[in-house]
Amino acid sequence: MRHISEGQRKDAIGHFCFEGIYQKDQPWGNGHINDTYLLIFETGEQKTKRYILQRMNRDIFSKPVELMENIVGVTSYLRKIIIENGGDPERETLNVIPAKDQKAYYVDAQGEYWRAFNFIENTTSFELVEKPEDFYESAVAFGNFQRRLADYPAATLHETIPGFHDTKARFQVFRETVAKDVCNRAASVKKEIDFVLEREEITGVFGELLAKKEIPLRVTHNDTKLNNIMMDNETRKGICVIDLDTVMPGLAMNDFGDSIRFGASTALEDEPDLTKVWCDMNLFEVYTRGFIEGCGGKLTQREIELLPMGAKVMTFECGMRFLTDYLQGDTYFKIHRPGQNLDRCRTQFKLVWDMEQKWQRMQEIVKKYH
Ligand code: ADP
Ligand code: GN1
Ligand code: MG
Repeated sequence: MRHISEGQRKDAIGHFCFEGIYQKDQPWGNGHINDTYLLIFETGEQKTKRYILQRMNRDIFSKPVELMENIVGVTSYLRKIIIENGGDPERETLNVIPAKDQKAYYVDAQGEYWRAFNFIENTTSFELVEKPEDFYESAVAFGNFQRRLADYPAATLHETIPGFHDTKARFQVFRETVAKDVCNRAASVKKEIDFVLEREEITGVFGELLAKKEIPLRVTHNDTKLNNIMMDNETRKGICVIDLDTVMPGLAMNDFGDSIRFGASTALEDEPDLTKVWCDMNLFEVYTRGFIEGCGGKLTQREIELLPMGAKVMTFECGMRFLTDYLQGDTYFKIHRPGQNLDRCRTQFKLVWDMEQKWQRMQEIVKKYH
């Protein structure tokens, strides 16, 4: 990604309708995609107001204007529902802070797109589950998110990344990447490549069921990892779902599965020591219960049955994406050290393998909540 100079960031900050006098900014969070900053403004004696500023990743999101149209649409819809239910619209949804020209974004002289949000105060986003109850609450919140958007006019949503969870298409890209091997890395990761190739059959499962209309397309989040939810520091409830770049029509099983691959793992996503990495069945159960509850009866019987498959497919797909990126020279996911995408890939494959060992148990758990 292109470097951001201080001047460029200050210029962007100057183009939004922030309240108060600018004090400072600092890099924020652990996202793999956008460049995120925390901004602090002074609004009066001893009073400050904080905001999130992001440079959007326009290599990945090639249509930032359409993307922001989605986000404005979804957040204003959620805001309405939250107000109707007596909630706090400043904390329970992202709110887009407009630029000074009232647009939802600012484009700088280098052609970079910037956006700003309210900072969700008194909350934390976790990289690893600390307490099972927190994971349960995140499940309820992601389920609620899907439920609240069940009647959102899906046709008005732009597809921000075409084929985002088209696992079969991603498998094709993976195969081509291995064949090209632009960084000469394929020979050193033969084991991982074979792991993918041996499992080709799971890449088509959801596409086929969708084509046969056995499962519905819904408005989904599509990137439901634990650090994309802000948990209230006092109540420990999942208070606000963030990172709305990939809200698009998608599958309920994938939203479930992406949470499992990240949150039900006993280790961080990039843990190099694979003996620490397992798919925890207690966490799997806790999330299953919370998600089904949060979806509030909206899920069909078939969708519930397929939840374990969602976990396996999403974990497999994510591992394959990390491996693809490693083979392509780490151009998609941000890395902070060499080999990080390979470590990420290996944790995902370890989890897939572990789910295969625990497959029966996963089915039994889900059956309990039918
Ligand atoms: P990415 O797409 O790169 O993952 P995110 O939008 O998820 O970017 O932001 C990265 C991190 O920044 C989040 O995991 C969260 O910790 C923090 N963050 C983002 N938006 C907010 C917000 N509005 N309030 C508080 N923290 C936020
Ligand atoms: C990215 O944006 P972030 O860091 O929440 C990615 C997800 C992956 C995830 C893996 C737009 O999520 O699809 O599952 O990394 N987002 C995009 O950690 O590609
Ligand atoms: Mg994120």
